[in-house]
Amino acid sequence: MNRIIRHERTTKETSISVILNGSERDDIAIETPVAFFNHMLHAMCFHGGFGLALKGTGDIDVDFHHLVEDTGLVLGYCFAKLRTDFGPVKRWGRAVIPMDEALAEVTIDASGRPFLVYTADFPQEYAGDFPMILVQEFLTAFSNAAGINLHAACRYGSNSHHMAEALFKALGKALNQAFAPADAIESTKGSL
Ligand SMILES: [Mn+2]
Repeated sequence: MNRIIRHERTTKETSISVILNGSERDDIAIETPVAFFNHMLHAMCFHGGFGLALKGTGDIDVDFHHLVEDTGLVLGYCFAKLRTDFGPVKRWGRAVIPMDEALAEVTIDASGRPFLVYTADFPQEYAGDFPMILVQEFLTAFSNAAGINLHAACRYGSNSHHMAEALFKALGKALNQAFAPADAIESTKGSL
């Protein structure tokens, strides 16, 4: 059975709709006006083995902040539902991914308790027209909405595009492990 989650969110700033296939990478179609962000989400889903249909619009005449943050919220919400609506998940995931000179590491506990620890020292402030600071905004929104403990670190790198891409690939791989179906609830307390 494919675990499919749909969610839409519209505010005065953005409108985001997502259909997530948490079980297999069927199709990945990501449409936002922020090309670098689309590239990152595609890498995350492809390497995470997820299907994703995502449409996002928003007030990018202000800047990309609201659209990136709100996309993180909607995607995070879908992962929260993946944990609560389809039976237990494996809970932990970890991936270390290189991309050329860059190395990124992501560790997840899908515990229901959000916490983000993030470190990345980007040498270039932008990748194309995308401000690297928004990687942190996305991860903050995503981890809060998903209810995951997320440790995301880019250990080193000299190219901000490579560093961010390694982070998103590692995030996908770690999510794949953490949200894989489990036989029983992975907690000594018996609940999460
Ligand atoms: Mn790339």
